Amino acid sequence: MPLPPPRTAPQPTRWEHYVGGRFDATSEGDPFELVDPVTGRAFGRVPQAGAATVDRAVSAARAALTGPWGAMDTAERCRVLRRVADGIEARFEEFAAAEIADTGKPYALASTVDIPRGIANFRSYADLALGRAEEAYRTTTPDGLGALNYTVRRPLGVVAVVSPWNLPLLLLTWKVAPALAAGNTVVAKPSELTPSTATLLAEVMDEAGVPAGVFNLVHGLGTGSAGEFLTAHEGVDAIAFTGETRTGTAIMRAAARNLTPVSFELGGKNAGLVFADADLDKAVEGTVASAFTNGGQVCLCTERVYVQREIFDEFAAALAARAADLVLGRPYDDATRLGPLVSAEHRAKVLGYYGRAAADGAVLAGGGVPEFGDDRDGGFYVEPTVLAGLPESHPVVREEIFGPVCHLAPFDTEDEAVRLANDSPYGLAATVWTSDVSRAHRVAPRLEVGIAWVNCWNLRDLRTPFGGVKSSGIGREGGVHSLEFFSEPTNVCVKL
Ligand code: NAD
Ligand code: 6OD
Repeated sequence: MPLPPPRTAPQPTRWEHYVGGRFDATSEGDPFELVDPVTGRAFGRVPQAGAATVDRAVSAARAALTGPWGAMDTAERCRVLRRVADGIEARFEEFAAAEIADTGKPYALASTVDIPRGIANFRSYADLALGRAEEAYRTTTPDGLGALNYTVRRPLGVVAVVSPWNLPLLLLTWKVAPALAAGNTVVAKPSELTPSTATLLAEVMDEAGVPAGVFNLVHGLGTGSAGEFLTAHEGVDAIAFTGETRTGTAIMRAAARNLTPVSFELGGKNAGLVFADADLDKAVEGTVASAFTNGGQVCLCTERVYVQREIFDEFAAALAARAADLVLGRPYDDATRLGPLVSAEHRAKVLGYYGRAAADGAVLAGGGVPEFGDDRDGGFYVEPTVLAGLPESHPVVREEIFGPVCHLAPFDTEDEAVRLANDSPYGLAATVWTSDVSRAHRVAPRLEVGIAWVNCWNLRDLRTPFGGVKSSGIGREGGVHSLEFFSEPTNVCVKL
């Protein structure tokens, strides 16, 4: 059996909670096992935080609000955040190796998206918090002397951050960085499938001199474990969650008991609209990226593609050919475009949808499990898959699959395209492929989504509002939107 290529950095070997500035390997309940998605082999055991550890973490975060962190001004806090960014950068390869160990994603992706964005999240929010203006109004009064209104913002307090497995460091720091920039303290609970970069982040926080208790990390599962204990905790002042819509519902129920504010980034079933006037090559390449990046395990991925009828056959043939060409491989192979799915359980879910599509004769490309003839056959790979011909009511077309798969359907008119795109319980993102500028501006605002990309996908500017409508989320993060969620305004009205 051929050996895997050498790793470029040490693999993670340490997973501990980080509470009140101390690492702690206490497990309340059985430690959970980490499994390499490339081979299916176990490679680590992670301690599970129970109610007591979560309670200690929340208390440490509460105490830190009145310590040196609470006394820092914004400029000083932002200097600390920049040190955290520098610390991740200094250990870049270690972070990439840890992300890859947990997810199996290609090095090409981890090293250009996941880890750089982890760094950028800290730097961007340091910039944003420093450059932020406060609201002020001059108000007229009957006596003609007037009043001055201005708004000051204070931190909310202790923020719980619960994050998923698909872009582990990126999505954890997307919430931790603005929460800290706004002066809060944090208790973070990463996905049980991907605790490694979060643990490294705790080490970096420690090395960067972040005061004890400002950033706390607890490992564990969701229901009946650390996730639930944290989000139901009455000492938590706000919850920032990214994950499945169903989990968001459970967290909202727990949050309701304490009236804890929530910011939710949830699931999607994103549509791509390809008009006949689009640059066909760019639309195909863009759809390859939007459907298959990270094995389709990005909430922004396109799973429904509507193509104008006159180019449908040509587009479908080109996309199917490109999908069949994508190289499934080991993370560190340069040729690899797609890694495995994250877990056996997730693969079973995705293959369930492949099976239903195949039973209905909908498979244009892929639809199965690749055979490598080596240790990867124990891993969680699936083929990139293109489907067509299913009715809009089919579960494959309506439900989020979160794998490397998209379904194609034709449309005739602009109105029909918009109607099809909007006919979904979700509303996270959409792509529009057209070379008609007027059409782009007509169509994009009619889409019931938080983010519409025209002739591109996942082109991110961290200052822009990010989030979803309908079942895809509550609220917006990004830029000032994050800083607003993570702070409480007080208006001061001064009679002149
Ligand atoms: P998930 O909801 O299963 O888990 C996310 C986190 O919630 C994990 O840390 C998990 O342990 C925790 N959790 C689970 N049950 C909980 C409970 N009852 N109480 C508290 N915490 C609980 O999601 P996932 O499978 O890790 O991630 C994939 C999903 O996330 C997809 O649906 C995807 O669309 C969504 N997602 C959305 C966005 C976005 O920005 N909208 C981004 C990434 C992922
Ligand atoms: O780019 C981002 O800021 C972001 N939150 C991406 C989310 C991707 C979902 O999987």
